[in-house]
Amino acid sequence: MKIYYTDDHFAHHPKAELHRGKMVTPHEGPHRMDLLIAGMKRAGFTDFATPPAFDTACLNGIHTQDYIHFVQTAWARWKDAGYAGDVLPMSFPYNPRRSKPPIEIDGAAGYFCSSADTMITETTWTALASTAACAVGTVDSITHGESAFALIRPPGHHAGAKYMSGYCIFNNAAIAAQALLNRGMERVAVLDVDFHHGNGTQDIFYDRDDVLFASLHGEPDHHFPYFWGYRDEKGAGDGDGYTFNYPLPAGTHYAAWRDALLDAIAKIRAFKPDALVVSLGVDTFEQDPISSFKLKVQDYPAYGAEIAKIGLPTSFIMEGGYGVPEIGDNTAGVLRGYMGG
Ligand code: Q9C
Ligand code: ZN
Repeated sequence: MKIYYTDDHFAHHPKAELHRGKMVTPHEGPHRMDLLIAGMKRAGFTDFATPPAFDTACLNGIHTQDYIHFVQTAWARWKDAGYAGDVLPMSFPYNPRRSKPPIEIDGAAGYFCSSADTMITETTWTALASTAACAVGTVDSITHGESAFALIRPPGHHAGAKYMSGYCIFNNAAIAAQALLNRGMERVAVLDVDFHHGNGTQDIFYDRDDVLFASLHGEPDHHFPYFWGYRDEKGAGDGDGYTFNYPLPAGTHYAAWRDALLDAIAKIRAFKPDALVVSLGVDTFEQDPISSFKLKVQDYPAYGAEIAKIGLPTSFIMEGGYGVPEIGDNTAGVLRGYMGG
């Protein structure tokens, strides 16, 4: 299996995160990639591939032009305003009678954001170009009949058409799904196994019947992103019946998580998609520092094998997973399980 990767992820290196009332080293930083690569190598993965050149066309239909322009220019505007550090939004659009981005960058940043955990640094754009290109790379592999993995950061599944959120700025899974459709596939399913609800992906495809979205996640009354991911969110308009949410309580072990996975897989099969995108977050691990499920190391290859049984060419897109060396083993474990052990 090809692993699309570049060192450009280093270019996204925010300095601090406000977490539960304290400034801490961001959970989502370059150190994660060291752990992920170490785990991949321990598991024997060697087929690292350079993605195709980034083309902004891959963002069409996923992110709006004004959002893309904001992301590209935000840090320079922040600096020109005389502000320190990274772009960190603080004020959010809450007036339903007015919807336009303010001119001042602090306000504009809030307009294009839904949570104050997502920063833009001087070189973030370079990292985002790489994540999007790696997502498209997996689609290249699929058109050649091979499943593939985008080993990327920052993650993407919380980012919507015009907002960043939850460490995510470009929605790489959505970019991959759209790229598959652009290459002539008629239906694509996105299975989101990150601990957190993939609100951005759901939002982007909510009104569409060509992309099915299914997510297993910590139930939103107690878990980020809080305002999304309830069971009654099922899609709207043409998309009604193409979104499936499996909110699960804190403390969920693999047995119950797997029951939800098998239900999601049944929905995916009934949809008869041409390909599958997996938002692969491994923050479901029992030792994840910001999450509360109880999956163990051996559960990852087990569910990789369940995903393989669907029998679809699959684009695996790295999402969350934090803090401990096992994030590498667990990510590799899913892929090993998918490949048959
Ligand atoms: N410290 C992913 O796993 N945390 N994102 C909000 C602020 C947000 C996680 C609390 C966690 C987002 C891709
Ligand atoms: Zn997550």
